[in-house]
Amino acid sequence: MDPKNLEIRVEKKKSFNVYKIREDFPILQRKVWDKPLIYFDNAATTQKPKQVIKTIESFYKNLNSNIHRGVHYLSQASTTEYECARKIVKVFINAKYEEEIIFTRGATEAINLVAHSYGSVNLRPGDEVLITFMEHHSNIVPWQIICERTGAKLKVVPIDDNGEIIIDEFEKLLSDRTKIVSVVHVSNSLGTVNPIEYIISRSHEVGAVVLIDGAQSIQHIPIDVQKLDCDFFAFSGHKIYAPTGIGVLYGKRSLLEAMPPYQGGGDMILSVSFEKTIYNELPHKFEAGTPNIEGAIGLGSAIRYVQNIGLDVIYKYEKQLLDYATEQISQIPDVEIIGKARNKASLISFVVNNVHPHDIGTLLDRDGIAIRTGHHCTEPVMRRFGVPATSRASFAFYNTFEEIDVLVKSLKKIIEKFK
Ligand code: C6P
Repeated sequence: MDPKNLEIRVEKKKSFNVYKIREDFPILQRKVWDKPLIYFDNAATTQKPKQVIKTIESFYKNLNSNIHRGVHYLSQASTTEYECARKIVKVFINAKYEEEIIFTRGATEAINLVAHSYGSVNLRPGDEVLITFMEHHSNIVPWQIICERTGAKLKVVPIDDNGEIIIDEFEKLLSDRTKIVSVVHVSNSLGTVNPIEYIISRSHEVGAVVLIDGAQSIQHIPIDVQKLDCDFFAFSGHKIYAPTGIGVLYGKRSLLEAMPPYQGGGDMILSVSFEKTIYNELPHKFEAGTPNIEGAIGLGSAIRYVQNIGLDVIYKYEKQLLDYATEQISQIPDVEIIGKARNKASLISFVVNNVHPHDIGTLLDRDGIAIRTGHHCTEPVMRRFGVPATSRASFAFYNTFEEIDVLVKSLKKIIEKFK
């Protein structure tokens, strides 16, 4: 790949230089097994820019204090920063109200919150919850648990050989019994970008509420929850260059207001007596206990970082990376790409004839290349494609075309070795 092509001009005003970007990520400067690190495990978690690392360091050096509790300077200042992070998230996903942004531990907790709180009061025997075959376990198991408790039924929309939802089957399964539709935006094991606008509007026609699992889309695709009109949107901070242990549940205010608390504890109450407890207002009603304060502030910093580059710019660059990697990897004999949807984002899952994915992962690692191998917490997807596991290379905007060339070279070497 000609390095000249790397400085792409994606928009008239914004130019994007991947080498400048890489300077922001200290970990990308390190070596692994004496080789330059090539980090292609971004769907598992992303690396953190120095701006985010600095924000967290500065929090502990200058502000550390509990929030919403103290009259003293530090508590007031850290509360302001925490609530400022909520404002940043609100603007980033274009929520209507700040109180629609609930901080959670991650996408998993956000989905569990909706399943247990909304599900426990809105599901009855005979009702149905609709998910798809390509869901992460985090968007399967919470629904299984709540369906078992309430007597509701879990229905699953099948996917085709390309890894796309079969829309005709979705239509057949959708009915006035459907109370909740919970769908992944971008599949973490196939890369499929689902037509969520259509799914949301069709689900609303039958009166169902819709949760979008945005764990793999928030870092790649601009999100506008008002335009999408989704009822809930869940994501994890660590997939968008923020620390682990922080995530977001967006929910429409009217729905969140009517929902019972998910957990009880400090900060989620207005008053407590043994006779009666009055719950706090949104968003605090759903944020029991001391939250991940530095995580939320770090998330705010990460979103600012992404906004400075522009998600539209990121999306275009990553699309070029994905197209290039797809073209290169699909030319390697004995390699089969799993997931060939027409609309994909930023990752490639593949299997190699007669070589187990774990061997591929281990040997690539020796060349400094980090990918993920396994079922990616999507066992039903693996079963659907008749494979026990895949190798997955997932990209971020700090990856380069040259790194893809190294991956392809190393893969060819490994395949040759196993012949
Ligand atoms: N997928 C992957 O390597 P948490 O663990 O709560 O941050 O995110 C859960 C989750 C939910 N939905 C989707 C689509 C996801 O991809 C993930 C996390 C990681 O693919 C870890 S298994």
